[in-house]
Amino acid sequence: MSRRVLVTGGAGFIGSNFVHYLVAHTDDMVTVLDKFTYAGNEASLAGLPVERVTVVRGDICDAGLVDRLVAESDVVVHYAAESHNDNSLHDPHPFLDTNIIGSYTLLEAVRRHGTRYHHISTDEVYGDLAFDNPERFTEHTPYNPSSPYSATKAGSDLLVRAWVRSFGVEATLSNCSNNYGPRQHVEKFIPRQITNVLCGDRPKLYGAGTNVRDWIHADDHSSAVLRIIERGRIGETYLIGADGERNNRAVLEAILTAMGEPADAYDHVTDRPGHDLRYAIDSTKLREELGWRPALQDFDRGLQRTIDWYRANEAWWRPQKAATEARYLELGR
Ligand code: NAD
Ligand code: TDX
Repeated sequence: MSRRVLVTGGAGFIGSNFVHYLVAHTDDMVTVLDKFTYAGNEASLAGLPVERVTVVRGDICDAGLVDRLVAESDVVVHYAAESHNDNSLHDPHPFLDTNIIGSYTLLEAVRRHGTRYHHISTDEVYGDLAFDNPERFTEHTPYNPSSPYSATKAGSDLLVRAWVRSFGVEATLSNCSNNYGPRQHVEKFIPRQITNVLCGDRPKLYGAGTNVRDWIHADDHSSAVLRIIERGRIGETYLIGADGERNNRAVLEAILTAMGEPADAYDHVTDRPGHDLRYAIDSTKLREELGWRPALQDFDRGLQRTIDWYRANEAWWRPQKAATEARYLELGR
């Protein structure tokens, strides 16, 4: 059965991968609502069938536009966000506007129209884990965000829960770990280092590089979100992860080796203030309740395919590279 799905932030990294995934795996009709900030890219939606995918350029804070698009949809999947921690440390304001007010605007619209809503969030709402703490995050871990980015994501999650409880909005939430794959902006760790190597520049590791992230391929994130939309229980939160814990130094050395460079050909740069130590997801609930499994858990293979994608798609990333590195130069990273 074909649904009308509104995907906010569908021109960004994970949103565009979700749109490609929906087109390939369902009969759904998709409308993308995206402001095309520096992080949105029309090229990420190239090649999709025009009879199934409509792209609307607009702001999720625009209540009139959001109301009209929600009225025409059966399901809203909300990816749009300011998503980069380093930017949030420099200027938090857009994070408050988009992540809090934008989410609020969508919630009010789905409340008015009785529309099914899925909220995309991050494991960063839980703060971090100490290196010597063997625990992983679960749906019961208390919220304890560290950065303006993660604080605004935590705030929007809490709005969703309040709109479910107080107004009966039909919403589900998911909190996913670090994604990698094609079409990720070059400001983020893995694409920054791959494109540095492709440009003949040295990769940049924050601090000692011992911080741990729990990597998942963007397509596994998409399959989990689709499963939650189709079978998730209203009002519930599901953690999404693929048991992919690695420290940053190990990931960088794997990139360098896969690209034929010496594993130590990188620079240590000033650490990120408040840098979260370790993220780790326990996705037992999603696996046991909804029967979801990741399909792309071979990180080295996924990394090689991601490197190949950046090699083959220089026209996609090249226009963003100089401005991104200029911003990092200002931040001293
Ligand atoms: P991204 O920065 O690549 O893309 C964000 C998209 O949202 C862009 O296309 C941008 O133009 C759009 N956007 C920003 N402000 C908007 C506004 N006001 N109105 C409409 N569109 C707007 O981000 P991403 O990495 O793809 O993250 C997508 C979502 O997934 C976010 O909600 C993020 O918190 C969440 N998430 C990301 C990760 C990760 O590893 N990247 C992990 C877990 C959760
Ligand atoms: O040049 C770099 N060098 C470096 O060592 C960059 C850009 C990052 N890092 C480190 C910082 C982090 O420990 O790599 C790790 C990953 O950094 P990011 O790609 O900026 O991701 P992170 O801060 O972990 O947040 C990501 O995952 C959770 C996404 O950007 C968020 O949107 C998501 O919520």
